[in-house]
Amino acid sequence: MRTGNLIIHSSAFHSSHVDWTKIPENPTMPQIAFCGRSNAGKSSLLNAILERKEIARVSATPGKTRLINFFLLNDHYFLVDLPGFGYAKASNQTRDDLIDIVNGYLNHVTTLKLLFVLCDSARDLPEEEKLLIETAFEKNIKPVLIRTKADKLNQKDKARLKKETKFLEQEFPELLIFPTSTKTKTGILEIRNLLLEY
Ligand SMILES: Nc1nc2c(ncn2[C@@H]2O[C@H](COP(=O)(O)OP(=O)(O)OP(=O)(O)O)[C@@H](O)[C@H]2O)c(=O)[nH]1
Ligand SMILES: [Mg+2]
Repeated sequence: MRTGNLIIHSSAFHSSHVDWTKIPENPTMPQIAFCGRSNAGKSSLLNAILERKEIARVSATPGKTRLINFFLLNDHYFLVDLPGFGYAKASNQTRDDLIDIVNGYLNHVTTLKLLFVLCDSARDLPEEEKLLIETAFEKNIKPVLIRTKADKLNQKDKARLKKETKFLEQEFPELLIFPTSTKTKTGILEIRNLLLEY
């Protein structure tokens, strides 16, 4: 395992895709993907990791990211912002389409190394997210559970999260779990440094 800090030399938007069929794949360029419910904080985390304010669009309107968006980091990593699924107000058709896009990507990509599964710290981890974690383990992709918006937790939330985390550690002994906040920058360096391994 490599240690130290990942230095950002360059970052740029690369491309957007409606599904997995035309995504770029290059054996020398590892992909690192971000998935989770709409509004979980995927685009915000990506911006924080890349130290860019708005390279990935952040929105107060859930369901903003409907495409698979590729970003380049240091001309080496592809950071992949996947569509946020499961937004309650979206029509069932849209909800299904978005989770299908995520699963299509996971089932076909060959150069994905790390899958960040994001879940708002104030919510219980839903079954769909657990399935994504299981899928990643099965495919030899390293899943990392990110509990986002840690800055918003009150004492009761914190106690609840601690308890849930203990259960998840028993259910998935190999799973890395990190709290993050893009407001206080909690966890951002740690998450970015996970890329050093690839
Ligand atoms: N307090 C707080 N708010 C956050 C944090 N991260 C994201 N948010 C807010 O949560 C909302 C959703 O963030 P996004 O990054 O757009 O979420 P997303 O997962 O990309 O959403 P979709 O594109 O709809 O899938 C925005 O209003 C963000 O400002 C955080 O760490 N703390
Ligand atoms: Mg987004």
